[in-house]
Amino acid sequence: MDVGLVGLPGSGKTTVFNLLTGQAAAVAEFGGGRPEAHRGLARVPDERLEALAALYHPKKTTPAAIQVVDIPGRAPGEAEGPNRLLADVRQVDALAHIMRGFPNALGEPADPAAAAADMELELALADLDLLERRRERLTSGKKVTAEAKAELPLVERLIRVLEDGGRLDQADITTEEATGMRGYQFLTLKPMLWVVNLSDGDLQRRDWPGKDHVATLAAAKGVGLVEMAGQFEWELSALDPVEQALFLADVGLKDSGIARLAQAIYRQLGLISFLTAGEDEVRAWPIPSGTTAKAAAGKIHSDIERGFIRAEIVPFEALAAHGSVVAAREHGLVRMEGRDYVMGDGDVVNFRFNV
Ligand SMILES: Nc1nc2c(ncn2[C@@H]2O[C@H](COP(=O)(O)OP(=O)(O)OP(=O)(O)O)[C@@H](O)[C@H]2O)c(=O)[nH]1
Ligand SMILES: [Mg+2]
Repeated sequence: MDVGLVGLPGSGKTTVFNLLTGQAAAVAEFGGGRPEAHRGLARVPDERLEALAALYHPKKTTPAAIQVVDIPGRAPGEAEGPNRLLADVRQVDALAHIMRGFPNALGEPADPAAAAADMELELALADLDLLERRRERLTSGKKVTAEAKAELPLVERLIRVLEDGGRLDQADITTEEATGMRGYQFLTLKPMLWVVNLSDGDLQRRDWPGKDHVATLAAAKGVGLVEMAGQFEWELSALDPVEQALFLADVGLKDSGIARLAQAIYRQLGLISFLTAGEDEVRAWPIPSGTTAKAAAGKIHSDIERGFIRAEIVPFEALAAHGSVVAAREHGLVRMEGRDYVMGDGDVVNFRFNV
């Protein structure tokens, strides 16, 4: 699962990318060149792993990770841009739109509401273009199969959703319809998260230009909204964890914005974690919500999936409350589940299998 960071030049994408991935890709001088997309792995912080590590004292602790792609920005209408931007955007599974909420080096005020509206329009127009061309083909009368004709009502419905200012992920597309549409890679079907990149002052005040407008738009479009202060956190990242916590507390925050962002992206992608715990390793494993026990076993190793017998499951909260699997079992909190069990977020699992 890849998430793409998109947004106008100078909105802070590379700053956020560096924070998420622990890399040090060069941030643009304002008005800088046209860099290539950067890729990296972002760890998803999970307090449950630390709690399990305190119980098991493992040799290593491995958080869940997601691929992040820093897609270079461009000014609206910039000539060489659109196709290249959209080509990069098509490749990813979800998008985080980084919006500038701070005045830039040129003193230009921030207008996140305009950035949000422009990006949504651009993505919607690209989808509309595909759908209109499809409609054209389906109604042109040239060698159209009955099967293709049956697609027309869906195409028309999707066009209406976009024309009404919606996103295709709000169109209640059935699984069956989605299968037929897979080839299109619609942009407004990708889970979207809006990230407003603020100065630390505005973050502390929880107020910024256009906030109400952006929040209303986000709710109408069903996209998530995260506030953070990229530059501020970049400066914090040079400090030790104790000092970082102090500075965060100063602006009234418990967790860093980047931790919240990584977790929000994870949820937006529809991912949950099952956990494994032992003396060698405590680990979070990302799975799409709805994954069965047998398929989850396959994330660890294909042999475990193939030889699957059962999953011994204790919910994290039960394990944490009783301090060990043995104690949780005495309280009847360890369950045996079969191959078709749908995994829950925070299930601590021991797979039984035959090789
Ligand atoms: N004041 C302030 N400046 C920021 C913040 N985030 C990034 N910047 C600065 O804004 C400039 C651009 O940041 P980048 O992270 O390179 O922006 P970008 O979106 O990757 O830009 P392009 O790659 O050109 O699309 C840099 O000088 C950053 O230091 C922020 O939260 N507050
Ligand atoms: Mg950049």
